[in-house]
Amino acid sequence: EHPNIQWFKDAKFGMFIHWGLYSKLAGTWKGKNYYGSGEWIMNQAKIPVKDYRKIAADFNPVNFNAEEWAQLAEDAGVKYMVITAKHHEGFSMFDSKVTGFDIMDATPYKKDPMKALSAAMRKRGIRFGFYYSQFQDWYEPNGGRNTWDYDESKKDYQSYYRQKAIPQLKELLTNYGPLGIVWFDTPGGMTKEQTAAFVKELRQLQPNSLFSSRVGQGMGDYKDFGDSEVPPVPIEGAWESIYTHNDSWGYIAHDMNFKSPDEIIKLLANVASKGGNLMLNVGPDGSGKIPEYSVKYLQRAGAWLKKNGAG
Ligand code: FUL
Repeated sequence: EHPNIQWFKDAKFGMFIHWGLYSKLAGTWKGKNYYGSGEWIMNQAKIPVKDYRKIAADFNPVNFNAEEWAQLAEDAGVKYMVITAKHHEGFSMFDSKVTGFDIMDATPYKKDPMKALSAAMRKRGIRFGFYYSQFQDWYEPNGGRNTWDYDESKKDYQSYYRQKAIPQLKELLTNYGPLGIVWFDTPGGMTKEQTAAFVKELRQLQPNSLFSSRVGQGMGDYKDFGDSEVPPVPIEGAWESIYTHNDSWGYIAHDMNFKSPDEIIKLLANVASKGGNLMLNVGPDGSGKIPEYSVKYLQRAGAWLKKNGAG
């Protein structure tokens, strides 16, 4: 067991945030609407890298306000937040020296939102962590699972890990203060030995940070169930269920199917009664605004928790 697991076991409620270039597409590409996982639109529409990279030139989230997001987390009563530093699309939402395809170099915004957000969260005493897609990277020729631009049989995953994933994870584990969690996702391309070496190398930077089970090969510090899955019976140990607030992780303008405050409370109670944490996702838009219904409903759910002594 990880020596720093107790806070996680006690946390019950976390906030997940999916935010990237896909947020700007908002579920629409070339006039066609997509539904479901907005952050998968590059893959669903098989958008070539040469077109996808152009989205960055118009990505300017001037409405992003770290204090507002952190305040919402506090009002909702969550004990931790995990945000996408880099999702499968391959775009880095933080200042990375490893690539030019990041918010600092490729967008007119030219600021690092993760600096402001990590600081705002720390101020409020809420644990902060990064989601990082360590295998799938649809932008890189050697990253996982872009088969529409690149030939799968020619990929050298090890060189992608060496040249991008590991150096970027080191940046994330160095430049943003103490992290509560590194949330890995969809493992691939590594043997058990390679995964162990990868974990060991990163652990040295922040031994206190927890790693999610999706680092692969059974090596995480707590268990994540499948997307939108609650176990049917109580489960021992540290674990988490992850859910979307509407039907997508990334922002989709035409998805208004938001869970009401009482649905959120019921879900939280269901997960807590089985012994786990609920990490509920919100998807801010490309301008940096969290959807109005997510703000309202999370505030109401948080107010109810406080009133009933659970916030
Ligand atoms: C999945 C990813 O492929 C989704 O896009 C999302 O990030 C979810 C939380 O994990 O496996």
